[in-house]
Amino acid sequence: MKRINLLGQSISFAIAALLINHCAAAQQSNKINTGKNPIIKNKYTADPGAFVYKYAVYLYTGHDEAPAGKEGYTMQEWLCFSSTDLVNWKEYPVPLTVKDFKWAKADAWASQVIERNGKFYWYVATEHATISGKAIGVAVADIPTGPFKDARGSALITNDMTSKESKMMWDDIDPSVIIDTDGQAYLFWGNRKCYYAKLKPTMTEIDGEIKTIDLPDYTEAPWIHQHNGWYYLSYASSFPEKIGYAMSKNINGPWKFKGILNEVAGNSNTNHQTIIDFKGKSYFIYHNGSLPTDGGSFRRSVYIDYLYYNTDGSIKRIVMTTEGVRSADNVK
Ligand code: FUB
Repeated sequence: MKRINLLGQSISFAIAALLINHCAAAQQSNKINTGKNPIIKNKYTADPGAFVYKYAVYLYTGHDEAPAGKEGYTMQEWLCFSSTDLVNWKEYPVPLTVKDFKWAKADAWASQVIERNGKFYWYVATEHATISGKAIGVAVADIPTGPFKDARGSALITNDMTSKESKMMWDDIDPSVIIDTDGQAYLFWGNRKCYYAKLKPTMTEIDGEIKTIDLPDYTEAPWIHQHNGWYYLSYASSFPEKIGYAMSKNINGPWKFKGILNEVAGNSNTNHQTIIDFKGKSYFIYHNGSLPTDGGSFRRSVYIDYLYYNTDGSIKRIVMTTEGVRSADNVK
């Protein structure tokens, strides 16, 4: 009888623990049933960077907080969302802000998260407090939704590291990271100049020299991805921005410019893309300024549309829609 009671007690404890965990998880994320574009309507989101991890897409964005009528970016934090079907999204408590980097002073600009060996590395562009100009930092977490903490205590890239190439104060922005099939990680970034460098296996140190890539009408927002044996380097070109892309069989090039992928995005002079494969389809995630009533270049919103490859590996031009995508669970 005593044994039965003990078993009963253990089961009750186990059920209670499960319920507590479930409630805690529910409190931690906020379900946003969006459907259609833009996918996040409760706030302005910009500069999407997404990746797929364990049956879900994790989407990281900047947060446009400029009040209506203000021209200029007001961005102090980065946001995190997830979805298992690309229609229903969860929002998590703010996992990273400029203040988390003691060496930074302003501007939560474009970013990307990538996983390596069970750790999640978040590369961000922000303004350095003591070295003039923009810089790239890296934060780390044990789970994709954070909280994230500064992985170095100092910037990974500072403006003085690229001063031979560019005298601009904001050329060191818009990080994009890839881990190649041989395990070598690379960081791509840059405004007006497209830079890239190897990363050490720690993911928090540059390995060797910083190189540049010549791309027609390159403005900013490089996004590096691989698909079916090709490397793709997409980027914002001209201004207002369109998204162009180049292809190569080798991550070190040569890169062949293949044309425009996405046109100028409605009501926004920037366009900033991320490209993923999920549950058998490919997706183009970007921003425009269409969210009523104050959307615009400094109050942007994230959209998702389909991306289609041609048989030769090139990509069909994106069709931007307000309908957005269907549930990825109903894909035929
Ligand atoms: O959001 C600030 C800047 O605007 C980003 O770093 C660029 O890519 C552009 O979207």
